[in-house]
Amino acid sequence: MLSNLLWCCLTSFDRESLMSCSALKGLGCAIALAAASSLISAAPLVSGFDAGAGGWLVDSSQGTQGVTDFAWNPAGGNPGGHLSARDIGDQGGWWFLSPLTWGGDWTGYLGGTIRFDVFSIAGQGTVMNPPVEAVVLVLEDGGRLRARGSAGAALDQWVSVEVPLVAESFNLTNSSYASFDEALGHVVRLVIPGDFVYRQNDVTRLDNVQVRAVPEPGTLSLLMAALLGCAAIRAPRRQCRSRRLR
Ligand SMILES: [Ca+2]
Repeated sequence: MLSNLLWCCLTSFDRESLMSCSALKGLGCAIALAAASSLISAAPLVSGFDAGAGGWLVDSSQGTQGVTDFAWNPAGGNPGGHLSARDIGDQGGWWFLSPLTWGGDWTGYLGGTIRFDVFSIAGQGTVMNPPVEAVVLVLEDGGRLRARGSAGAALDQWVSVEVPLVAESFNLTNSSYASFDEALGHVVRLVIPGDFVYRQNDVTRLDNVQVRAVPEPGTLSLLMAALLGCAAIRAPRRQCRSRRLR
């Protein structure tokens, strides 16, 4: 929508009206919209798994000896398709890995959130909710951003987990980056825990993984002002043209 409006403003120029007040106002409109759009943060990363696994994988502290039966399932998610895998290890844990295409500069998500839904099925139907790190971000220098908060699952029901992408929510470990903000510029992939029940052949389902930026209120205000200004400018332009034709 924003790009269409920008194009609308930019294409309002023609040779006759280039020096007119309407053209200059149109230029101002385009500049205002471009400035506002430049302040909007990164596009969301979303995996709903309704058409496939989307490049997601699983891994464990014991390699292929720790997790098995990784599958994309077309139904039974929250809603629609979802991923699932089963724990087969006696020690350690296992986790879901985002595709590498999710890596890159995440500073546009600063202040936003990581969110996902998990559903745990424990074979023995016993202890649930052991505290595990909610998420881990693998960094380009081999370090990690580890969530300080824990995530848990509940037996046979979907549970939503949300982690704010702020420095207070993460520990920076084994990294050469000086700060959370700097580390966020060098993300390789997102890691989501899958092992919510220790020493059981439990199954965990994953759905609705989202990484979203939260535009600041000031940014939204600027964008709205630019859009309203553009609309107001284009109306009197017709009056200028009609005067020129007389
Ligand atoms: Ca789904």
